[in-house]
Amino acid sequence: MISRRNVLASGAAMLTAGAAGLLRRTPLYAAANRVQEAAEGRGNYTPVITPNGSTLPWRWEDGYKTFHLIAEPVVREFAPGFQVNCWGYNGQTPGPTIEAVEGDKVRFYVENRLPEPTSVHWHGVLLPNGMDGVSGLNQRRIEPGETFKYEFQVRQHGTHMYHPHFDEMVQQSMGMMGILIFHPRRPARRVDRDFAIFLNEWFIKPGTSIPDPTMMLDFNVFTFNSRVFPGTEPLLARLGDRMRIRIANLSMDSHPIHVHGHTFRWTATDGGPLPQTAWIPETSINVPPGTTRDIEFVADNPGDWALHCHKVHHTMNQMGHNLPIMTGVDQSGVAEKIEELVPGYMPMGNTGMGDMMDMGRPRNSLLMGDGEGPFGEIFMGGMFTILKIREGLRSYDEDPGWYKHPAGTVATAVGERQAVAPTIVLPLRRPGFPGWAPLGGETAYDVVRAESCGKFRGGR
Ligand SMILES: [Cu+2]
Repeated sequence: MISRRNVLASGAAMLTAGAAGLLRRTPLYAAANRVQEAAEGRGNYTPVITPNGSTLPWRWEDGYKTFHLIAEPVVREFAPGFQVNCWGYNGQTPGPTIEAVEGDKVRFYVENRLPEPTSVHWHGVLLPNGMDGVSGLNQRRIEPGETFKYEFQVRQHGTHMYHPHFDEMVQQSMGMMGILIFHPRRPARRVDRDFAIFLNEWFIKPGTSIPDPTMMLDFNVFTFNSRVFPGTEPLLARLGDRMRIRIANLSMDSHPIHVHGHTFRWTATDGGPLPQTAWIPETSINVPPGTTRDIEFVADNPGDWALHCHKVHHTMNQMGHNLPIMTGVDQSGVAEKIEELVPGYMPMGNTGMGDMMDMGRPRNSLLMGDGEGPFGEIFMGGMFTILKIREGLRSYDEDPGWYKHPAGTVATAVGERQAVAPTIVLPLRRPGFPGWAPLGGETAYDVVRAESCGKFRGGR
């Protein structure tokens, strides 16, 4: 599966690597690596797609699959109009996804172009102690300008991570992390689409462009692969595709990632695959800090489905904090008076905040929710993307546009007469259910007249 985008991304990585000197002679393309592996009968896996990211190319060197990671400052566009000064690898945050196969001997050159020392820890990987990357404990730190060599044989398969183990607070808060995938030598099953998403959270003061690494709890930007909605690339699938999504988290919070329109199975952790008898059906998968979670499902429901973190603030972008809560308060004339005293004063809306997204903002910042859908504004930002499932999708590299719903399958407004059901039935008592004493033993259910509900709506 060679896409134009992958080739371009690999080309960019090749240019960066070439400038480093070590890999100057051989141009590297991740897509070409796949062709080579397939020809050798080794690449028996579906290449992983990193939305808004890329895969790190490699070359053979004395029987080692050899990768070149460059730790360096990078500018990342989180969404159009919002640039952030981060640190990462090979021009990206998260760093490019690394793929190898169980049994491979792998070698990593890690070149440090940061202004301070670093190291790389291979999270969840079974390897010799001296390759584990904890600076001071397992190796000396990699000074700026130095290149270190890590090498080991892959003895497992699963979804893992790489990240620094020096000045972790700063380096991880600035975006230094990447996904490391070891495919099984003999796969038990094959998926059609295999995605990788790195979760992260940042504190970036509105109007600035540098993440604040001293923030401990109150983050204000929440990213999938260091992008926020609407800057997140949709996940495309053909109807019936077998899907895997690998989710990694090195942030300070857990993130319950929710998929709409489907149930999935939780099939693996960064410790390896779960036996099939232990697969858990879910619609949200909690991804705690320092773990990865693999989920699998069949894309059997066509449409544009939301895929997002279920913590409400995590599907929002930056906002001014400490706003007074004004929902339900009649503010007519108030804002103008305060504005005279406090220029720029802007209260929370009295019907919520859904209709006050663009309220003037500092440069280089985002609206809280900035998406536009086929039915109007999508009031979402942060950890939100769209899973687009289509019958007869022509290409995985071309956005098919918005879903065209079959007639009669979209929720619409109706008249009031049609809307009011004659009765609402509330199950109040359940006879015969242990622990539930029937009241007088008369009826199983109480029937509440709809009009009596009127008082809850202030109708009386
Ligand atoms: Cu979250």
